[in-house]
Amino acid sequence: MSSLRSLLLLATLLAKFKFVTNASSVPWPAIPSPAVYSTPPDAPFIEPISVVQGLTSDSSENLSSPMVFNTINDTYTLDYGRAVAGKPRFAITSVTDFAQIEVRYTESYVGLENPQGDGPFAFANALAATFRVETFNVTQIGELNGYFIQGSQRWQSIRLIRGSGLTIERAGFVSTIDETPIDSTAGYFASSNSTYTDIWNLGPRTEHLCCFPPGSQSSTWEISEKGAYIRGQKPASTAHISNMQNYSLSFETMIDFGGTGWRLDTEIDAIQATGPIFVLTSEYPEGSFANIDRNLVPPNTLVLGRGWSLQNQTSLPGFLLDKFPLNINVTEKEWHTIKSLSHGDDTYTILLDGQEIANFNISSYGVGNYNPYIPGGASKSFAFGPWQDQAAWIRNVDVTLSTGETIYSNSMTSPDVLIEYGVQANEEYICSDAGKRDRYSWLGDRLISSRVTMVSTAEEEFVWGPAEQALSRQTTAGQVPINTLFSPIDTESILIRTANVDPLIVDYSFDFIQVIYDYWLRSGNDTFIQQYWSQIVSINSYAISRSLDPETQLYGAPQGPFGIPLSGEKGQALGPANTVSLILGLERLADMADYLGYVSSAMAYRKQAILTREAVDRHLWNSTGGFYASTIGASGYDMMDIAQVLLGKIGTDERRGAYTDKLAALRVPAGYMNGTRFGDTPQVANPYYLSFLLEGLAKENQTELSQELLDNTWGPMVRRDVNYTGAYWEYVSPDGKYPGLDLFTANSHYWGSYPTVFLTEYVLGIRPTGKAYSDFLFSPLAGFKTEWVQGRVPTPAGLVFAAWGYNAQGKVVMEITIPAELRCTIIPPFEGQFSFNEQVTQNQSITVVGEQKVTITEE
Ligand SMILES: *[C@@H]1O[C@H](CO)[C@@H](O)[C@H](O)[C@H]1NC(C)=O
Ligand SMILES: *[C@@H]1O[C@H](CO)[C@@H](O)[C@H](O)[C@H]1NC(C)=O
Ligand SMILES: *[C@@H]1O[C@H](CO)[C@@H](O)[C@H](O)[C@H]1NC(C)=O
Ligand SMILES: *[C@@H]1O[C@H](CO)[C@@H](O)[C@H](O)[C@H]1NC(C)=O
Ligand SMILES: *[C@@H]1O[C@H](CO)[C@@H](O)[C@H](O)[C@H]1NC(C)=O
Ligand SMILES: *[C@@H]1O[C@H](CO)[C@@H](O)[C@H](O)[C@H]1NC(C)=O
Ligand SMILES: *[C@@H]1O[C@H](CO)[C@@H](O)[C@H](O)[C@H]1NC(C)=O
Ligand SMILES: *[C@@H]1O[C@H](CO)[C@@H](O)[C@H](O)[C@H]1NC(C)=O
Ligand SMILES: *[C@@H]1O[C@H](CO)[C@@H](O)[C@H](O)[C@H]1NC(C)=O
Ligand SMILES: *[C@@H]1O[C@H](CO)[C@@H](O)[C@H](O)[C@H]1NC(C)=O
Ligand SMILES: CC(=O)N[C@H]1CO[C@H](CO)[C@@H](O)[C@@H]1O
Repeated sequence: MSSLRSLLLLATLLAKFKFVTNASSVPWPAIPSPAVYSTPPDAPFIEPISVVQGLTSDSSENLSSPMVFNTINDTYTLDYGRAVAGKPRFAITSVTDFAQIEVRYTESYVGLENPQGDGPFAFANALAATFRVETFNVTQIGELNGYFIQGSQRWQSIRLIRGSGLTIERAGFVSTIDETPIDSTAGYFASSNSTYTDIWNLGPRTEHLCCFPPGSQSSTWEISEKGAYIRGQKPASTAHISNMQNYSLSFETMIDFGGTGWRLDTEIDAIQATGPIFVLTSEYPEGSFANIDRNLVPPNTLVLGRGWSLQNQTSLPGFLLDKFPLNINVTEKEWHTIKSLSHGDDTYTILLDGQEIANFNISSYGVGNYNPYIPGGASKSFAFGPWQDQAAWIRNVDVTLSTGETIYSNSMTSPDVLIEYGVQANEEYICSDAGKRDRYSWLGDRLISSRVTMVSTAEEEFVWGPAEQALSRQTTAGQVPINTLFSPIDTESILIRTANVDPLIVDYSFDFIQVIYDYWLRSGNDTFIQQYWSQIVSINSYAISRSLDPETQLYGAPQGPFGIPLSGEKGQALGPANTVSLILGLERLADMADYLGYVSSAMAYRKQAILTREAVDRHLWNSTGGFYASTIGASGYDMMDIAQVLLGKIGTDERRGAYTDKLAALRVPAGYMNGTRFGDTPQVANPYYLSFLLEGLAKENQTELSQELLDNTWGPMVRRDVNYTGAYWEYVSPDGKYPGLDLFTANSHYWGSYPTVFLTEYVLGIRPTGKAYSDFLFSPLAGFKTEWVQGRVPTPAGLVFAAWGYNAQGKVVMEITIPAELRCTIIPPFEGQFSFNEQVTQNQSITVVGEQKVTITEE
């Protein structure tokens, strides 16, 4: 580089960054300030980094010319380099007559080789595409826009399935997420070892792929005076009536193309899907999509299924039960009347335009009952949603009991329908776990991800926003939804929708109390806890009543509210894990109660926490074995139990030490594993649970174990191979090679994102001990192997800049710039003397009050 150019570059950098360190005296480069970025007025158009002819992950033949399609099956592969989200857009510059293209989407490259892409994701009807294959009819030149948001993908393929002479000049996504570049993020972290920089950077991008501002996630249905226009997607249900017995559902439907679809007696919002799926296909007139799977959905047929969908997607089982061929032509663009009778004894009769087309008993097929490892909700209703690449109108829906009484009647022409069926654009700040699939707003998973938001983007609205959403859906019993739809819901539906998703995981309520505490501690937002205090208290009362066993004082009430046993993922009384959630929830609640002046309540919460702590040590400690394990089940304990015991600082140092030693037996290349919490699903390393363990190990000053865990579980996510997404993954294969649970895995998933917090709070070592960082620590983990680390930490008083590293003499140097008013206790990661502002001291720690810059050097 010429010296003139480097001078210019330096000038630009100087203009861009405010230098806060003197680069010559310390072993790290200057710590930058956030770069200025203003959000563009229009959604950015995101284009691939490579376009290659054929189906391939090899980008060496990257095209710069347009995509030309002349022969059926001509295919192009588009690589966006990392996960992106938005509505697909194609710039068409030529087409002869009309053409059809099949477009696939996937996060891991391998999904492009699958006819279904990496879907379908019939997990939730969640303001995005259910299907990861979309077929487009190209009839004219100009812009062609997809209707659905595709929630997260790095790869896309485009295949010609009909026609010729098609030229696509450009393809990409109109982004539906925040595209703020990483150098403009408030928080920051870098290390001499770029692996750690890369891992930290997964946090802000994952937040943007999973957290959405109001109005950004568009409705999936359209309402007009013609009725509800519904494109192929997971059927969405009403909650205005539920659990009907011996009734008939009748409606009118006009197929626009392909077919129409509905469900009966299916769980509302819950992660379960047991009622029948119906897809009625059209006669497929000339011009229908050329890629229709005529084996799965033949023309003029009523297809019957059960489970999540007509197709399997890893651990979302789908069942194709039957096909009823019709001896009439099901015409498109004409109204038909469908009447479905649910006789209440598992038998169903379906009539089309008054003529019986099917009559069956669903249990006679012998499949598709409760998913073995997740209890379902108790409230069921009907739902509408056609199959892939179909679209239909629905109107004049009536539900009539066998007594003749009509109990539901809806013309489906009012805009309220969107809210009733939970498919309206979001009006609140919301966070899902995952970009592409797990698009429910989950409560407990945010125990990890909310703190990532606080230390990285500082976009606090993605912490208090989803919390307010959950609180606005609280029932009078105190229950908050464990997971909830993005869409606004009406008050008429709250009780059913909230209660129906609850049996799953009560301990998420205690985790939610911790989320609120963690937010309050970092933000100092007193308004929030004051405003919602009585609701927070009632969450606790409800969860305690549901889960505290008065005999043992442990978590483990035998039954849920519908008599459903509390079993399954994280709900099972395996070992101490859930009990520690309860203890920590109570203790955090007590801290907030004290702050607000509710002294006697605080005492009551603490008293219960102490009783339960004692009970864990008394009932669950096995002194022969040297571990904590459940007295209730036979399964013993797993890594989550160990993690929680460390986090809750349960028992003595000796007991925790012995328990930590048990990790060795659970070790796999991708971290630690235990199969017991996931029933019969394939073995995976779970970054969510391992996030708890990482924090637990950090709290115990287990530097070596925590660094190994960081490397083994999260290192694979920053390898630049075909599965890289620039975001945190949901699961890792036990061998640490790729995303863990096949195509089901979300490769942009916010639940296992703790390393961003770990790197800021334990490796850099900046963590709050007092509200709003009024008191905070600069206390890096001793012995963490790297040459230097540096970072910025957002606090309500401003940014903290900090760094530590080894100087030329191999001695640790630490430096921190403290905003005004804050008090920092510096605990160096070594023993012995150090110099502090030119003076040598023997102290273990020093406390300084801002605003100032402090440098410490090991003597
Ligand atoms: C592919 O080509 C485009 C246009 O020339 C270029 O901008 C892009 O960087 C290339 N991508 C790769 C991965 O080489
Ligand atoms: C296109 O590919 C499909 C699937 O591989 C194959 O069945 C079909 O015969 C091909 N069509 C043509 C015209 O090559
Ligand atoms: C950076 O850290 C990774 C993960 O621990 C390690 O594999 C790699 O060797 C380190 N690189 C350097 C240059 O130390
Ligand atoms: C595609 O467009 C052609 C030409 O307008 C039309 O005949 C055909 O019905 C359309 N197909 C679908 C599935 O919309
Ligand atoms: C899905 O998988 C289950 C269990 O392996 C199987 O019984 C079922 O037939 C599969 N469904 C489809 C549509 O292939
Ligand atoms: C269905 O349509 C086909 C042609 O599209 C026609 O030959 C047949 O007679 C029709 N069947 C009935 C029952 O209308
Ligand atoms: C505090 O929380 C409330 C929500 O209760 C929110 O409206 C407000 O913006 C928050 N304050 C700050 C400073 O973020
Ligand atoms: C304690 O653990 C040992 C295995 O180390 C086991 O044999 C014994 O049954 C356990 N005791 C109880 C009371 O569960
Ligand atoms: C971990 O180390 C810090 C700093 O030396 C110390 O304050 C803390 O008590 C230690 N924690 C444990 C569990 O040993
Ligand atoms: C990418 O992930 C898939 C599983 O989604 C796996 O089969 C494949 O081997 C992985 N590729 C690499 C290069 O790790
Ligand atoms: C300690 C413990 O419970 N370990 C179990 C974890 O899961 C594996 C795989 O299912 C079991 O083999 C272990 O016994």
